[in-house]
Amino acid sequence: MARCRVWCSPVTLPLSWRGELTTSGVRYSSSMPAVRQSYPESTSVVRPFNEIPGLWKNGVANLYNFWKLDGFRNLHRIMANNFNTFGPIYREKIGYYESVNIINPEDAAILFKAEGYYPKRLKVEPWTSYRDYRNHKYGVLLKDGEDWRSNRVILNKEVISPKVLGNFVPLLDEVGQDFVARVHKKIERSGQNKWTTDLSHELFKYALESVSSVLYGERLGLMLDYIDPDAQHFIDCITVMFKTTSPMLYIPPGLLRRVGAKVWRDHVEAWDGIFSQADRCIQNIYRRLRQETGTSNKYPGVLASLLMLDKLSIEDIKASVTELMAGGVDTTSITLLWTLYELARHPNLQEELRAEVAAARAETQGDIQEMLRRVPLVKGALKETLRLHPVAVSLQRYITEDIIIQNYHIPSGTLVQLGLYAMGRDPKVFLRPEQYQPSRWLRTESHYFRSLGFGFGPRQCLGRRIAETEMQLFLIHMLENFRVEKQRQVEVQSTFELILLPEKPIVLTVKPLQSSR
Ligand code: 2DC
Repeated sequence: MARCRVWCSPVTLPLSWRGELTTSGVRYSSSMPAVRQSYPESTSVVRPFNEIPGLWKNGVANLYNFWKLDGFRNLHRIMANNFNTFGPIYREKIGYYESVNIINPEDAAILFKAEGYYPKRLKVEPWTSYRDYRNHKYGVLLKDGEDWRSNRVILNKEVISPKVLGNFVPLLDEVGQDFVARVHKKIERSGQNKWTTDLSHELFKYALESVSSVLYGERLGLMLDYIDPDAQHFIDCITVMFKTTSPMLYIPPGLLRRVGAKVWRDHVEAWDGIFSQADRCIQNIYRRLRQETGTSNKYPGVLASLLMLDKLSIEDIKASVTELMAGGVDTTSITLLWTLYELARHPNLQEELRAEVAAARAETQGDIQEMLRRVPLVKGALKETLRLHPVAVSLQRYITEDIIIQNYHIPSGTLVQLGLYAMGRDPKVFLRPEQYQPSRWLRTESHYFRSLGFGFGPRQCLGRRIAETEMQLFLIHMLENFRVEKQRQVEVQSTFELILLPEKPIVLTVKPLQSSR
């Protein structure tokens, strides 16, 4: 095997974890300043960038191997394997894209301290190419530099600051109530006092209804029996958009466009569907806003707030609202599906969570916002889901200053990736990582740079607070109404389609708590 030859070469001698180097593994460099590393057990100097283990010499050959390993769907497992082979840091070059990969929380801290004033992550070229192709503006997700910063500062106030959370809660709570009412109806109709199904489609609708109600301050009506076919089309387009992104990650989309590749055409069609639906929603609100006198004191939603604030151009607002709407469907719905899957596999834990929710409900007499402050285990469950089943396989930054990680020198400008999926399953980072234990997030064990499901710092997920609140409320309502059970003992793994998804359908059974027939 070609790969094995490279792995066994002297350059990539397997290094042990955490810099506990054997003397033979230590190299001295004359070109580097003699900086003492912080590991007391070692006395080596900082090693140069070129000695970082890994496969970074032949990008084309590596791309070929990657493709042979079905890397487009296995990225998370390949990364985890690479850490096993090379240790806690490795360099990699796939096609034209080069990176340094790390796994330890302490190293993540070093990385994020070097992200600079304009943090920059890996550019998802298919996404920027589409916007260039159709002449759409980039939203805050795709912007960089000062343009990113000025937009982000304004969006933060309307989307992620604790101040606005109170506006979101009643809107999202209503969607949660409608969701459980819908499930009750489905159970009744089944005539079996239970409902066995792959919930993903219902969850997609829940997620889109939730994010839309916050963005637009009004309901789309997706919890009804008959739903707008355009809304369903929007949901389908997002799935296709993600699926067609990953094969284009390592091949320049410009090239694929010129040769008229099917994957590029499908990608364009998917984004076209996403943009036209978002545009319809935005136009609706925009028109209404111009007609109304604005006397109502009801919260009008993120879009109307931004328009009235008048600090961003309409084009900038549209671009970022479209991204929030598209980014808020698969991400939260899949995280909820994984959570239900884990709760079905852990019935005792499910009861424990139910008890917490019941106590919080009793203590707060229906003050839902106060209730959210009293469900730490529910919040822990979501963190635990994102640890084992993160949406993003990695977090990346182009560092803006030289750093030293695992005693290797990494020059400013390098793309450094934290293997989030690999970190979540690393026994050196999490005690018994294979176990789903929400309570680990309540205990005193270190949480330092370990809860990174939404990223970190000023470039973290803008939709974070919407997503968290939407998911917490969902779990509260589900736990108060239903018991979730699994079919058989089925292990479901992740597959990479730009985001990580369950590799096969997850079928669950939902039963009402009070068996009223
Ligand atoms: C994919 O190697 C793997 O939140 C690549 O809601 C590196 C990479 C870069 C950016 C990441 C992406 C990965 C996964 C999906 C992410 C994306 C940034 C934002 C996006 C994490 C890890 C996501 C899902 C957004 C998407 C919004 C979009 C639909 C408008």
